[in-house]
Amino acid sequence: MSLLSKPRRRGLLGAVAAAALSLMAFAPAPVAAQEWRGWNIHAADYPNGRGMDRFAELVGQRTNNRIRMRTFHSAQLGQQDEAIQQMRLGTIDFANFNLSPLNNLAPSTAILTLPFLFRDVGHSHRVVDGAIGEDIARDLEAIGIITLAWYDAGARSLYTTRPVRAPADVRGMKIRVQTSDLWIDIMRAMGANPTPLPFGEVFTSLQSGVIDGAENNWPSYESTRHFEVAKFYTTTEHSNVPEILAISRQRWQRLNEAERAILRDAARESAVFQRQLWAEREKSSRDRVVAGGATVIEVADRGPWQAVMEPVYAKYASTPRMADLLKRIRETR
Ligand code: BDP
Repeated sequence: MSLLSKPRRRGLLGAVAAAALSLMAFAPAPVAAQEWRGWNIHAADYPNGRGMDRFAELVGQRTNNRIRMRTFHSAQLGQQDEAIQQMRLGTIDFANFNLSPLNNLAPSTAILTLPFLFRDVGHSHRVVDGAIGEDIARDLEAIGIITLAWYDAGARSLYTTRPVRAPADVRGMKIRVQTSDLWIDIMRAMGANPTPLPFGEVFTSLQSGVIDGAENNWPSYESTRHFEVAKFYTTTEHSNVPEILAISRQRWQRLNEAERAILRDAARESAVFQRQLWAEREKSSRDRVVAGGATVIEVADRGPWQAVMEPVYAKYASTPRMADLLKRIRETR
């Protein structure tokens, strides 16, 4: 005969089951591998795409694949304005963003978009990698975007279907800009007729004559094949707006300190890699567009282009915060 009567035994089993259940309730959920979605506007072999892939690879290695990242290249997940919204909602986890489409949402980003701001690439690195970059990153965090590192994007210049040598030549031309009020004002200051369009629509708009030109760096001018439809590239080098490698705040909030450190380090390492690739690509892209039939119009004196930007500075660097950022940028040695 059993030592325990039946009801007693059932009671004990019940207690064991209850204890197991309560343990389950308090034990941490098993750590499932996370699959993160990354947005990139460029092709996979562009320096930025390769930088993002390096970032993903390092994070995978260092978290034993607990965080698995996959980058969707070539704007498969939409154009940048949509991608920004998706990151804020948490449906895109990481991305490489140009700052310009963030200007209206986080106004301090506009300071880095301003024309003729940086003395050279070294100056821009010291600004974004230091305290000024951190200040701007805080404003981006407030809108749901965590900046992990800064990528290079070189100098942007005008390219058009008719030759442009001086600001007077651009008067009345329809020039595509990114979606940013500041860019509309920059183009107006040049005397052009600004036309905001997503990056992916520029080629067909040039082809069909909806616009007469656009502006971008050598690698984008080349990779998009815009040089085939807008053959004149005038080296105005009017803006060196940098880019960020960012993750969604929704993800960031769920990471522990160790994971955050892994992400930051991997992002910074990917930026070192991207910047190196960038410098090489700027040169090879220039060679490729020239070989492909583009005409480069060298601007020997940027003075007249710079002079027309005065109203832009007056409008965007006049609040105490923006004036202070500008002063600190100029004082950065
Ligand atoms: C490229 C940037 C990309 C922008 C694009 C544009 O890398 O992020 O979307 O310019 O002009 O240089 O839209």
